[in-house]
Amino acid sequence: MFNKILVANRGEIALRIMRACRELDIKSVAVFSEADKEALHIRYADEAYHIGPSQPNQSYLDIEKIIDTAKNSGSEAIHPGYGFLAQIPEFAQQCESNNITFIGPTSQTLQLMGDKIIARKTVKEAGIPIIAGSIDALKTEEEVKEAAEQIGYPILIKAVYGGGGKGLRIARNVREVHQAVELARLEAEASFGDAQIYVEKLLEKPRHIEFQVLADKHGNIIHLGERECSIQRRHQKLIEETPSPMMTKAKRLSMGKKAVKAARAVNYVSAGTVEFLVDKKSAFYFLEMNTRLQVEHLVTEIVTGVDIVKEQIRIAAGEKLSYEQRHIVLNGHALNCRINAEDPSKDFTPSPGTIKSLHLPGGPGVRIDTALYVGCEIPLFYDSLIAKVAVWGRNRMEAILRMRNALQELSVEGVETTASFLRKILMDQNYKQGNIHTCFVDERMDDLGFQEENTSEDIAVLSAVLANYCLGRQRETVVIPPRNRRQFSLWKAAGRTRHFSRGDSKWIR
Ligand code: MV4
Repeated sequence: MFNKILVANRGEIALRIMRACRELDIKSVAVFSEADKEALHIRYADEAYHIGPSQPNQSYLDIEKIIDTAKNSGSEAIHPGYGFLAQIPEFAQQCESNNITFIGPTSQTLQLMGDKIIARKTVKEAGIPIIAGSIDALKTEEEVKEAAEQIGYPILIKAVYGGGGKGLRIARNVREVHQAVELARLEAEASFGDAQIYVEKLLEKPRHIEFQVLADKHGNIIHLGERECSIQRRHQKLIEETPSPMMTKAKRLSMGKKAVKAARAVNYVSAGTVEFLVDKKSAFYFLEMNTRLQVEHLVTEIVTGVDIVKEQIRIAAGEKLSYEQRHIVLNGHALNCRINAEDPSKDFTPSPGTIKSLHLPGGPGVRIDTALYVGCEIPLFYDSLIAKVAVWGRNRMEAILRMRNALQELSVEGVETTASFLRKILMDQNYKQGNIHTCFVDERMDDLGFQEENTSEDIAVLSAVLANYCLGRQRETVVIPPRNRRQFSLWKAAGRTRHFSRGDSKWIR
């Protein structure tokens, strides 16, 4: 086993990894940027090194500096966390050639899975269903049109080095191809430095379901069940859960087998995630593979009892998996909410600042992963995730109720957060029934009431309603109730008052 591991990350995930190190009796080394001088991951680590300015390219993304720091500190391994260098083949390559263990798959696997065309081909040959589409990258608009004729419209144009939603364009008919191809190429070139594209048949309103896999260096591969990640907004996941409300034992067995097969097809080692899209008929298709520890790994840990990070470290040290597939039992239901320092009423723009006060939720079945403390700074330079609230319940409803309470209990002053917005999703009837898909949040934007700022008209109407109420003249006001009666409140009712000044109708409720 290793004596010392460098954690090439920050925030809550750096803490998570250091906790695993401590349990395994491994010393941890932190690296930090200028903006993170007072960050908690420095204090959690046994040693800490300043590696550069706040800009990520000059600190957390500086391969040479991080490799040098690992060598100078005598670290035998590097854990990259997620984001930053976690999926950069060159970084894993540099670790390999400097005799430092990269805690993750090989640089070769990272390269293979980074190229979506090669990934598609490789898993298809292994017998895993993929979405109908072009086998190779398409060079001209004509080639795109030919491919589209074969698979049928609507099509989705994707970037070969894409992922995370950049460079995606829909063409619903042949007339839309020209512009969609141009825009997809421009975005792909700008985001990935490579303009290559391919096409797939567009699945409408699919669910996003991913399987957690663990693979050791001895050829043992298991899966830890699925995570439903359909609740997302602009390709940022908001709420993840396991099990998926659509999952059955039989489906899990067949999808789990394919996930393990996909991992085997790319010689996968370490913790990884195989993503699937699931259509309305429950048919599933390989989408891509995430070659890293993921933000939402907690829900899987909660229902399986497996410490994924400890397992990842053991695997990197050459140990065999501590579990066989038959040992993996899913117990109850878990939800994870990502709390971001963003302002939902301002189109989710980042909300940096200093934390003035903080209350974290607790109680049975509640887990918080965060690096927040009173007085800490939330810099603008990095991801806006500031905390993860995860809950366990015996069943989905208990988990939802616990999460609603936990989000209400959470109090963060000094920055705006997405907590109240997430709570609105948890109050939604369709969400409660598990009727969710990747377009859920976009479609329900209006109903979830994101315009927190009240217009002067709203305020005028509210005053009028209140005045009438106080004067006992309710019958002179028209109030149109919200479509969803459960969300009824005087404020919302006031916002929906019509023809008040004419006084030509009466209270509806
Ligand atoms: C799709 C799709 C529908 N049909 N492919 C978005 C991220 C990128 N890595 C793949 N994505 C999608 N690919 C076909 N053929 C819908 C999406 C998609 C999506 C996928 C997973 C999670 C959230 C999503 C949100 C919008 C679109």
